[in-house]
Amino acid sequence: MTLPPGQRALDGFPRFGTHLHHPPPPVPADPVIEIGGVGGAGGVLIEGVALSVADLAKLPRHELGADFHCVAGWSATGLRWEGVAFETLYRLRIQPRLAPDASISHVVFEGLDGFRSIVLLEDALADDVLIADRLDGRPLDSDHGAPVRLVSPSQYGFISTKHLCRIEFHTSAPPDPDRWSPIAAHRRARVWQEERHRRLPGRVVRPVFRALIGPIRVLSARGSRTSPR
Ligand SMILES: Nc1nc2c(c(=O)[nH]1)N[C@H]1C(S)=C(S)[C@@H](COP(=O)(O)O)O[C@H]1N2
Ligand SMILES: [Mo]
Repeated sequence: MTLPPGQRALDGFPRFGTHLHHPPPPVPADPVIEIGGVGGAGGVLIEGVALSVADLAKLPRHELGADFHCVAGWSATGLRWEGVAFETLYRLRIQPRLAPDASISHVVFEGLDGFRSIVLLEDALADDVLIADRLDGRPLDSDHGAPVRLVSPSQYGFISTKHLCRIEFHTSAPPDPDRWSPIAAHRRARVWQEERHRRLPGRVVRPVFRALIGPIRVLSARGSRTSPR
């Protein structure tokens, strides 16, 4: 088994995230993904569109076997995801609603807990990017992002927003609150290029990020609503 540079395999797949010990957000009775978009001269590209998670699940489905890599340095191996390819959603449900001259460059994924990831459209359209509702043959549980999450296994885990509730399309880079943070994450976060940090080489930040694994893992397990895996 080959892992990307600087990654170490774990047994199982822990709950992990900037949510730390906070429990996962409750899943609404009829969950929806809001669709929004801004661009041009502050113009609205799409607004007021909401895709129900139930309807999303009826789009052509896709299965994906992949490892999952957290920027802190752990990898979960051999996961099986099921859901709808982001590209399928984009081609069938988004593109037809966009102004013909709208040139999308970035996509923002937002979770019910307020977590956000910013992805280049080009990276989001890769053939291994999925909006997943099942993991290893079971409905996605609350630890791993119920009701649906983004999964982009070629990018570090912080791109893969859990508890997805809003997708926003932009024609230029949206404001980035982490810009001046000392541990500002890399924008593209490609695992094989080891794009961990915005300004420093991935190799250099390995020990700092690795030191965070233990504490974040312990805290995240504390907020878990399922038995630990
Ligand atoms: N909504 C939400 N999504 C999130 C996070 C989060 O805190 N909230 N953490 C990210 C990080 S840093 C990682 S490594 C993965 C972890 O996914 P897991 O909890 O399924 O292992 O989720 C990502 N997506
Ligand atoms: Mo992560």
